Amino acid sequence: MKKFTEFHEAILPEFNEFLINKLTMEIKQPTLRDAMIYSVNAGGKRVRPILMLAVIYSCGVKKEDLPKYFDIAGAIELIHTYSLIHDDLPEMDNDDYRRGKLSNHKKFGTGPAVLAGDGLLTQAFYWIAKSDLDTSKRMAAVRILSHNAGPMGMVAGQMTDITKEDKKLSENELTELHRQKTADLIVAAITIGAFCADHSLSKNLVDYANKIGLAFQVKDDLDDYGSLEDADKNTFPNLIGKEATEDRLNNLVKDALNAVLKEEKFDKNLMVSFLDYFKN
Ligand code: GRG
Repeated sequence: MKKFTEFHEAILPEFNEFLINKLTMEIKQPTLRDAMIYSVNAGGKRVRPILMLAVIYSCGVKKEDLPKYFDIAGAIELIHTYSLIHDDLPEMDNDDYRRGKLSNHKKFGTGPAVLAGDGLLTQAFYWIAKSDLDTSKRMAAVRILSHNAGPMGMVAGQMTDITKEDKKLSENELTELHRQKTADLIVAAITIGAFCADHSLSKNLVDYANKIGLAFQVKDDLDDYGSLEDADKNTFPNLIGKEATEDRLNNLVKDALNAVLKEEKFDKNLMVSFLDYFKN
């Protein structure tokens, strides 16, 4: 397979079934199980876990062997889902809808939504610990995920976001916030994929991951530009203008392409094709 969309379509049904079956089996408390599964099953694109699996495939692992890595890919999706549930809470972004459906706290109440997020975050590390992969791979996944999604990464970015809401950030401050809040989890997905496939991590793949991680947020800012909700927010188009933001996105995608093309012992097709995600 050479196209990311084709790879995504080929993996998604089995991966989705895996996620829902595993949570249904493991979580016995009915309200908690319903609230956790509600958001995991609410139509997310699964970009991060499928990117991780695509890296493993690009390192030469066969498609039929990819389910061995579903526990770890699933853990990344659980963490992403928890972050969105907590981000939507009244004390954070206060969003009633997510992916066109009621946000978790609107459906289940704030207390259950906090606990559904707590449950997903904790279960992620249980899945990694219980996976059949070598200890060194499981430890690498725990280390990278806790580093990038926790208080040295995504949680720190979220803290900056909610505490600096009323202050106009500089371009560098906004870049750092987005790097932590959005890019770090995407970087984790790609680097964990490389570790799982015994691919020695090069600066090129890490560069690629950082560029697409930031591009993800810049695209989101551009997609939401003009919406009432984003009018007073710290976003790239509000800070540097729409055209400069579009230039920035194009440069990030160009830099990501140049970085991944230099990667050795790696089939570059899927990662190059993923860059189409950023085209309008
Ligand atoms: C609460 C600790 C904590 C962190 C929240 C990720 C995050 C931090 C907040 C989300 C803010 C946001 C909407 C950022 C834009 C980029 C982004 C992460 C979009 C959502 O990711 P997708 O498009 O979502 O992969 P789906 O719905 O496909 O799962």
